[in-house]
Amino acid sequence: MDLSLDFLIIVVKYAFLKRKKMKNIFIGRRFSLKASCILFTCLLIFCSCGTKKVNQEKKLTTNTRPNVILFYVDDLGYGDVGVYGAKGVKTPHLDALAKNGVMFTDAHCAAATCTPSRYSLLTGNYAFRRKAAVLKGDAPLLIDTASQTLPKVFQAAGYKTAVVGKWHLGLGYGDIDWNKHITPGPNEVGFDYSFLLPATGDRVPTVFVENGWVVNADPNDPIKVSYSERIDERPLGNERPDLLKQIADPQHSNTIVNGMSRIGYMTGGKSALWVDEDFPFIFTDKSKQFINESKDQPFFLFYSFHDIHVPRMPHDSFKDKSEMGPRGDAIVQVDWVVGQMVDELEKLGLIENTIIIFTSDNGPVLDDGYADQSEELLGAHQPGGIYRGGKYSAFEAGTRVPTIVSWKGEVAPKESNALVTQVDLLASMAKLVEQTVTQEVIDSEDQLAAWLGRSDQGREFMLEEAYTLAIRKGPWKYIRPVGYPTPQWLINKKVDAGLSQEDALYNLDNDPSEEINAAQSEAEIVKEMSEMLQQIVDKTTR
Ligand code: NG6
Ligand code: CA
Repeated sequence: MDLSLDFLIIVVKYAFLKRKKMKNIFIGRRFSLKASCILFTCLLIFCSCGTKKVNQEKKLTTNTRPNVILFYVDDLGYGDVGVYGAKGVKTPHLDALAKNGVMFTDAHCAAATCTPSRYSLLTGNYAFRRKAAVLKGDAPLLIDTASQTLPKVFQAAGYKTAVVGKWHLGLGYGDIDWNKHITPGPNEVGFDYSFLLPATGDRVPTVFVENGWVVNADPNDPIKVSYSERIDERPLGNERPDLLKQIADPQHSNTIVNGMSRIGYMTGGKSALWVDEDFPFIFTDKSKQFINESKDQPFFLFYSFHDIHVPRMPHDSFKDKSEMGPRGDAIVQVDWVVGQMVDELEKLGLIENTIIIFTSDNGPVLDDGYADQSEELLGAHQPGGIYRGGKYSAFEAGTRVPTIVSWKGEVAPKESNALVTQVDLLASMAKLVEQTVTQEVIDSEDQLAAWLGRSDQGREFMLEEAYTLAIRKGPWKYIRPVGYPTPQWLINKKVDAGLSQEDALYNLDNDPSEEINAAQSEAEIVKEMSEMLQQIVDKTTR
């Protein structure tokens, strides 16, 4: 019932009954003090009833359509967060998020490297279907613009969508002209707003791209990028180590920007070059701006960190805030950003209408090309927790990543050991916002109940992608053999890649660290799991 209308009727009736007296009060030349008080009180009650109604309506709409923020950290390992057992670094904001939300112990990104993982997250399909691999900085857009995507699911439900931060899914059709509008890109696959670091921090071009335009580009100083040859006379990392903040390996020793040599060659765009140390402030400002502008409608924000990928260059305000040098300080920086964003949601009164998902794109790596002391200062910290492997690896730490889901007032705090994978976020979010998943989305399953901690069931089976495929079911994990020895570059990186020319089978209940290969003694299970894996590979429809 409309309270304000009721009240107005009562006032009018009262006025009618007492019209003589009221007439004296209200129609006199001057209002008496008593009259002014009555009128003021009436107006106040009327207005407050009206506002209350608007708020109630607003709450109703936003409750059925909560905002979603996905914090996607780069290369953050299972053991890199306080509540997941981190040593040598403190993460109070993330710990608080976990304490008030669902903290997953068996949640996975889809693949052990960035591009494949992000491809699956956004398309709901495994990356092997698209032969997705780590992309160069000038690669064409990998996602089909006609396909349903995670942001398109939200758009169809009336959300405003944005991606801020690392992209690494390609842009344009190849042979990009960085001085013109760059399209297709995120805006064509479902993001209303995009502010990007186009590939990785260690790859050229080292410029931001906002809605398809290089930020601060100068037509008189055109940008050129090459991944095959040097294109100007500027010193390279391998020639001028004296100019470098961190020494890099040969692959990361091309064009120097902001005291760091990168992968690839770049010239021009002096006014547009980024300053790595400013990433957290710039991305956070852009994200805050987006949620402020979108607060009156539901929104989906994909906050895609550069941290804690190489080159690790946290801002001076985070220097030595951990005991582990730049890698640990970058984790502190991530924690600070999440704290900032949560504060902003609270300030805007949106915290109870916003689902926060915090996770990572692949497992941890220490030396990924720059001498940043990540190995020397590690101490007792275990980046992958008790799990074997890490980034690039088919062992568990390749894809088992810290994952927290928080929704104040809606999600009950708990620890969940449900088996969940990011490939399912598309179908799970579609369920949340009542959208249909289309046919080209083959692999994404609705696991909303597990993602919100309302079920511990999770997936019956799950694929993990590295440089091979692995499958999880019940206590078992099967890793498909490859037909070649472990490549030298993985050995040089000291990656425990999990690549073998033999079948590998582990019982994770008894052997979570994948030490004992049970393939020989459990031939039946190997057969069953390898057939199941092949069925997934052969699948062509949902
Ligand atoms: C590798 C880079 C590595 C990192 C990785 C991508 C070399 C030797 N190494 O090729 O530094 O950039 O690609 O990381 O070039 S990811 O997290 O984006 O997948
Ligand atoms: Ca990554």
